[in-house]
Amino acid sequence: MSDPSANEGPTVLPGHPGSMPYVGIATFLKLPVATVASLSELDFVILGIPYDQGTSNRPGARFGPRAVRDASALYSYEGGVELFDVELGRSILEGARVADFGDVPIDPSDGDSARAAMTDAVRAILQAGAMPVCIGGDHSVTSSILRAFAEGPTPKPHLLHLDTHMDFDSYLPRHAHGTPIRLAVEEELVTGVTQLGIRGLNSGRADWEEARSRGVNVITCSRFRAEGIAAVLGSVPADAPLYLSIDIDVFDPSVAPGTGTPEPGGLGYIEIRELIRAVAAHGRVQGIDLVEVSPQYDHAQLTSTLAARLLLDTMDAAWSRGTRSR
Ligand SMILES: [Mn+2]
Repeated sequence: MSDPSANEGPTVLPGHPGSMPYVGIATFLKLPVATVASLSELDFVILGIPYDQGTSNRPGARFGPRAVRDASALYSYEGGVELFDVELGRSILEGARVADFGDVPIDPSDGDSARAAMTDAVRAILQAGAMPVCIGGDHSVTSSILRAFAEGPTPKPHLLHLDTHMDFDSYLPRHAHGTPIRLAVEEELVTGVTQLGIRGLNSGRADWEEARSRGVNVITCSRFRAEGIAAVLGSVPADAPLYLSIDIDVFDPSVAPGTGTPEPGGLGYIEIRELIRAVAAHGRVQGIDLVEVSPQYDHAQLTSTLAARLLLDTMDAAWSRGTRSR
């Protein structure tokens, strides 16, 4: 017989005790499953968005949520004890209530209904007072998420967008994965945009000029290397509500090969983690997405493991700041 207490709904992280990473049900971190009724008892809600119909080149990010959940089991090793970070000298996410809400129901043949379902799911989490932590999916999902944020009850956020690409494209279809930042600006879903990690040859001059003229602060990889975290802190308003959208291709392909549009010259794990810690202490993170993990281009679970770890780091950065006190 299984332990009946395991079915009592949300519990403190990391949930089910005492099993090896490869044993059990592969929710994120093997956490309990959230129900609509239990959302209000949670601080963070993991939500998968297995949608990649916005992809412009190599598809496959629909398999991202499942791959990241599978990889996350590595960090459930001490199940039921704690997530002790030996570098920080403390446990991360201590006392946080986290559960996995499963995936948004996607109809791949009907983009409008899929996007509405994404917004509905995020709205339910926000109205329950929890923080959505969304796993894509291609980057087009971000505009559907932000539509829920723009409705409240949390104040409209500033968007910090980590990506190789500006995602401000005018040459792609409206709901492609290269357009979410354009939509966020045009639909006034956010109060401002800071982009970090931009590089490569896929951002057109006209879009670059238009984005900057509309107030998007584009911090390229080169500029970040020259100016460091201060460049980002100077762009994100202090104490402002913040939404963090992480495209896995902001990382260098040598550490994150499993994505549809890799680009040389990207950032490393330590750089991004330290940046996120600094930004989360500077602003007030209200929501997180991590998109574009495409496991069929991955090797040795490098990309999905990195994604799982970075989500834990990012949630902890928000949690340590105390922005979720209710
Ligand atoms: Mn992107």
